[in-house]
Amino acid sequence: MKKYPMIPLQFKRRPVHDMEKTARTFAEELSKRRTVREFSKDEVPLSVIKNCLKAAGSAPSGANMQPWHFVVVGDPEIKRKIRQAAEEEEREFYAHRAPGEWLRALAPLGTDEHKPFLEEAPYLIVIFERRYGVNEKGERIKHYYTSESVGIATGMLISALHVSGLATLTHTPSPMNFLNDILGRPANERPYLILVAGYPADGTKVPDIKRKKLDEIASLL
Ligand code: IYR
Repeated sequence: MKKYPMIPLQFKRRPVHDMEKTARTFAEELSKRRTVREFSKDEVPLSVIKNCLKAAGSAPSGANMQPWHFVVVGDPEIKRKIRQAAEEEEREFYAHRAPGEWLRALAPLGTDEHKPFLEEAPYLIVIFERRYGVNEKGERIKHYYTSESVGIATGMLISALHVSGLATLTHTPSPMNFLNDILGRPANERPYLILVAGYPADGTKVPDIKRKKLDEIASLL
């Protein structure tokens, strides 16, 4: 295999006070991000979603395979199908599949099998993890660290949407292979999560959760 040609890095050192301010402001801004479960039906600019997807697509990935695919669903009929299939799985989950310990962990959040946001929010961004590639001859191309790569891209997408003024909900009905059928995605792509995006509904409240402090999540050696 040929090596990539090398090009100069675009990188400019910034004054320290500028770095400090940017990092502080970014942390403050991201700490205001909250998962919401009630969405306004108001339209949001598709151009914002598209640019956030470009940001996500710039994520690092194993051997630069970029093992992700994002399906942006704004069509009401497709959203209805997704809601119907997800609620079917969730009914099973809450009634039978989920172990007691899992249900107890979810109880403080008050979630249940009803997922109206899947129809009410203007966009569902369905994120697929491409487990392997397929070349022109139909042969499999191995991909590496696919879940890590898609997780990083998803985090960047959530951050981009938040700083652009949109709220999100990470939703993972389980199992969610129905998404391949509804969205016509190939067998080498595994549904990773549904990112519900839009404006929060007026008067939305969120649980009063606390985030761990810096010294609880990080150590300095
Ligand atoms: N997928 C279910 C259950 C659920 C699981 C976790 I872990 C959550 O953080 C929240 C919900 C649902 O969406 O209701």
